[in-house]
Amino acid sequence: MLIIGIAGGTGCGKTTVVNQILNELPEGEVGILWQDSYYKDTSHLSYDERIKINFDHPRSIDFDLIVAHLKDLKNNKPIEQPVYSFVKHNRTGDAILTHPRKVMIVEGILILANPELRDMFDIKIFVHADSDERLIRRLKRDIKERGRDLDEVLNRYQTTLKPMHNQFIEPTKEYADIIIPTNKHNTVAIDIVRTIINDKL
Ligand code: UZR
Ligand code: MG
Repeated sequence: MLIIGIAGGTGCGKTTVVNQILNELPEGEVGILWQDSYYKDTSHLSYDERIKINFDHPRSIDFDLIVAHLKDLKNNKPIEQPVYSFVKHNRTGDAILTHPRKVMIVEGILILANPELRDMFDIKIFVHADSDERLIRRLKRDIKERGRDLDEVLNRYQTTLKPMHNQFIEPTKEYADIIIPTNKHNTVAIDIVRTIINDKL
């Protein structure tokens, strides 16, 4: 099994990169774990308490569960990936049955910040876009897809996202084997990654 970690700040285009890689590969050969699925269970908190959680700090992520799931997959066992709701800020209770594949991708802002998880990756990728570019994308996405308003997104960006990015995400760039710039559409980098994966398949 080839395990690829894809990290990078919010709005850098991680999910897009993953989808572009998948688009050209045979269906069913590549599996994905989304860090967003692994926010810690917050069912014991009220909604008002949940919105105060710092979702950009490594402690909000259930890294133990990601690592355990990856180990299961390596041992050829399917896992149940939790489903997370960004509107409720909690797990929905549903799960997606995820089967072991020749290539597994793990995607998320903080996946290179945890040493145990990081050590499991055969290839580490960091997706880079400038912070103004990321803020613009984040604003558009959160308003359109995650039920936020302008003020809320900007406040969170200033008070939480930006400091957490500088403290925990940007420094993990040094672990990357490949850095993909995505200020503009980048087909060359995607082709290279796809070639590496195809080689393995
Ligand atoms: P990506 N996030 C939420 O907005 N709500 C939640 O309940 C859980 C997470 C956000 C999180 C982080 N920060 O910046 C982002 N906040 O999801 C990571 N606030 O997702 O990699 O797709 O940008
Ligand atoms: Mg994403």
